[in-house]
Amino acid sequence: MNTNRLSDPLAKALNDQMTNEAHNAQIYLSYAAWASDKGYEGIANFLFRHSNEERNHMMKFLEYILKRGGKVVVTTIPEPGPDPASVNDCFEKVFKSEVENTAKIYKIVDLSLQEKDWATWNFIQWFVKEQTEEETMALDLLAKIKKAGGAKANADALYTLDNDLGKTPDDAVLAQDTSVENP
Ligand code: OFO
Repeated sequence: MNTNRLSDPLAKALNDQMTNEAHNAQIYLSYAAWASDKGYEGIANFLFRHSNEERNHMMKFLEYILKRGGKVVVTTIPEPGPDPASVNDCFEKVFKSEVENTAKIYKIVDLSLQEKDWATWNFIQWFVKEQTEEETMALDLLAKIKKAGGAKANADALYTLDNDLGKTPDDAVLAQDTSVENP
């Protein structure tokens, strides 16, 4: 009896995305190690926490494939790429990588819609919201570094930014969670 509820193209797309999330975790991990090495412990703490979030995303894909009777294919994770050149560069790279990940998630939305696989469509909506949050988080990082002077940020401004990020919560506030009382 065939208990697999995923089409081959969707199973492949979900497995590929599972690996993408593991790759994203490695990217944040490498940036965190870079920041720590440069003495930015607050930034490193934020990035280490975020690396964990990406691994959680990986697990969500893995569990979903299993629960739909599909085959999980654990494969090589690509290298994270070169270290950032500066804090400004690091935050710009974070934003770029999140936007690229959003595009990958949207492709799965598209495929599930084409196939009328409503279970996968429903599952992937969690990630649509999550990517809005991640892009907001990355935009917040860019706003902070811009205030600190962008590529020309001096040591004092970076010190303040570093302290701030160590205490910054993991989740960004979304537009749909705001109100007149709490803009
Ligand atoms: Fe997995 O959310 Fe960022 O990339």
